[in-house]
Amino acid sequence: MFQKVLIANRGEIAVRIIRACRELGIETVAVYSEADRQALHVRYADQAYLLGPAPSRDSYLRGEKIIEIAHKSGASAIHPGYGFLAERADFAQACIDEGLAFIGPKPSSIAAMGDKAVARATVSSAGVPVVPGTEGQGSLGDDDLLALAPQVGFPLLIKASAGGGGKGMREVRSMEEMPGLIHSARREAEAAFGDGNVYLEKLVEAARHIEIQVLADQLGDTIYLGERECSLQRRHQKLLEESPSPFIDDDEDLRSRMGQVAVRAAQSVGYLNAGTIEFLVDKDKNFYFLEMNTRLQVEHPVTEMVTGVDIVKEQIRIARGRPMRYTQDHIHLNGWAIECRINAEDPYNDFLPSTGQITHILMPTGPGVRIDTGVYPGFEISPYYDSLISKVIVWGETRAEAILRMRRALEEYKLVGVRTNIPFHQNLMDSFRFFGGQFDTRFIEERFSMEPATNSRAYNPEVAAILATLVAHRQTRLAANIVQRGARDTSNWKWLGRWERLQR
Ligand code: MV4
Repeated sequence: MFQKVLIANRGEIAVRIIRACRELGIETVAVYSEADRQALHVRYADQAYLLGPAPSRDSYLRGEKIIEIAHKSGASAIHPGYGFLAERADFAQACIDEGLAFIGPKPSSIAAMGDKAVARATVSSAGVPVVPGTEGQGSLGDDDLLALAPQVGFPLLIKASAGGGGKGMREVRSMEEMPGLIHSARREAEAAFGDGNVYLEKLVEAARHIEIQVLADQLGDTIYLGERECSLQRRHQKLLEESPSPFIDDDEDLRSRMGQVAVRAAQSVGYLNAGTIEFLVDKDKNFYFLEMNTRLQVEHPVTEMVTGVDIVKEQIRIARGRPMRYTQDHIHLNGWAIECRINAEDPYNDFLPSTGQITHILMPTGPGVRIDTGVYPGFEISPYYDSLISKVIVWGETRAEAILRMRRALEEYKLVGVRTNIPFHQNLMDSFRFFGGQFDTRFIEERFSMEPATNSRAYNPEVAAILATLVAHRQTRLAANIVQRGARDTSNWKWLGRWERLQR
């Protein structure tokens, strides 16, 4: 049992975790950097401790300091959220060694899945399909890679063992390209992860990225909570996720086969708590294990909306040694959920990050809309962390209703002070291919373009300001429904007044 949980994170996910704790009657301890003194997670927590200067390595990555704060504050568990220390096996181990519960998987599972080549070999021996390639051969030298390449076949991918996020990944079309691309992949992997090991995989073309959420408790139960469609990404950054996947939709057979395989992959490393199995699904609906994320994910809310399961509360229950509240038979997907990640970046300028103060913000609400955020009016978007401002998550009975609701929500969203990718999401909601569910992992980068709103050379900020003023003025007039002299009065308020007088 724990009475108090320390949240080793910031932003929307720290707020999300604090909310779950509140509802469970658990006290919360926030940690924050100098840039986050005014952050929402600091305001919402029962206690908050300063970690240090803004850069992550001086604050949110200081594992020892965080453990020390846990002891000082009387917290008995640490929730790592996503990013920062969430997938550091050494941090999870340090928590356990210090007598603190780590709300997540065992360090050994994090380590096994952290090395992509080891993960492939491990799940493959458990009968999980992986893309044909090199596996279970330990670390490979350049000569091994060159010798194995023809067996794998072209086109192929060189991937970094320490991997993730497409870093150190190279597409190879022929033997001639191999030596040069092995070299550059190793160099990039070495720079990013301090580990230059690489392996080979056959390239799966026109693939979709579909992932399965799993939960596993200490009593030996492992369940899957349906899938999330995550193919809409740009440079390996997800922009929109949905559940179910339009590619699987009513193919219950495919869904349960993928779910059962995901459970088997998790069990192959003795997995505990929440995790996600990523699959590549080709156009013939063959699916292959890609990697496992051993943490709570940004896009977990779409699964919560269609299953009704509060994943963070389940994580806490599991870490306490309690049984999950659900067995597989309880899990049914109801309706459709879509999440748009609203980022502080300029979609008209190569998605360049945008920083500064959010001077005004009005977020959508109403039926079927959930907003997860860590910002508020006056909040300063700093360059130190990711650019996520909020997640707009909508639920609808059908995919069409969810899309129409997302359009409505994005229209309601008003934000002044930083540039956002809201126009990108609005364009996407108008795309026939998106509406038809016809997209793969290359759609955004290869087939979807953001046309500048106007001829950008003729762009004139003064004209833009005048137009904006006129539009705002017109909206106010329409809202008040000002009646012109001699015009017929259609004001609802006047109509209501007359009706009320008649009732007296
Ligand atoms: C692949 C692939 C095609 N074939 N592996 C990209 C990041 C890393 N996690 C795995 N990635 C891919 N692996 C094989 N054998 C295509 C991708 C890929 C991708 C995967 C998921 C989501 C978006 C992607 C965008 C480009 C490439």
